Amino acid sequence: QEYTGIKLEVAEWAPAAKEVLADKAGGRTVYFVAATLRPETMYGQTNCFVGTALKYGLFAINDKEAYICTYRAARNMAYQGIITPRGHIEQLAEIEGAKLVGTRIKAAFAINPEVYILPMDNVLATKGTGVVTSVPSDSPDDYQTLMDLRKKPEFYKIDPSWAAIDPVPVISTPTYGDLTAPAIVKQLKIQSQKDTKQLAEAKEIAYKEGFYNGTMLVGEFKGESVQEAKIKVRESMINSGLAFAYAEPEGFVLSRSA
Ligand code: ZZB
Repeated sequence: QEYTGIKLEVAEWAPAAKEVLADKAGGRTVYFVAATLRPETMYGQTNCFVGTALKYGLFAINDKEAYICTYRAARNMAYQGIITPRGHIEQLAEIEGAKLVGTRIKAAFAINPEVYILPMDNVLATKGTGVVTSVPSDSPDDYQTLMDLRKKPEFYKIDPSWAAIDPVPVISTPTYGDLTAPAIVKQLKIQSQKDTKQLAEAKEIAYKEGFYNGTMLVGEFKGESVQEAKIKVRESMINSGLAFAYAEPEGFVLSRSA
């Protein structure tokens, strides 16, 4: 899978994260790194998810930058030459996802430029970087999780203000309008992020509808079809230095056993 890695600079650590990580970066700028298949939706980021039970590392990428992601992703990045020197993995610290929640980050391409790290039940340790940037306008999983968090902030141990940003219209589709994911979630009567089977179906529909029938409502390529804009948005983000190509090498054997 060819993902786009999105760099989300830390603006302010949550207290528990600060305790573990603050003096570990050796003066490097620290970024959460999310892997996405939908770079054209990044204007609509409203928060970013981690798995509370997952382990994350702080990895030196070069002299100037450090990334937060899973060890597995750092290993992939090392082999892909994203880390200098190539193949070298230097883990500066380890932290559990729960402690990252509440950290404020800069979402460079988003209409809301600062967002929070929030918990999601269904973050897979075996996919991407373990960091999932959230676009509730176009991702049913993200939309439903955001609704769950708003319904039960105490249960999820979050401050309600961290989940306060509403979905932002980014792409218009003929069948579902300007907020495709919320419309599909409603149509399929999805109630919670635990409805994983329906959410998988919703994701499939949202991918197809967005890619084949979507039109950009915002950004540099406003008015263009998603099919045209997708690759141009990606290129522009990569040129800015805040995104990079990230490939997922493993086949089904590894992802099953992990
Ligand atoms: C932003 C985004 C916006 C995404 C959207 C999707 C959509 P797939 O298709 O199953 O391979 N993701 C990335 N890493 C993880 C992880 N470790 N655990 C759970 N989810 C993860 O899924 C790829 C997508 O799943 C990625 O693209 C990411 O969310 C999420 F509007 O990034 B995406 C209809 C989907 N729309």
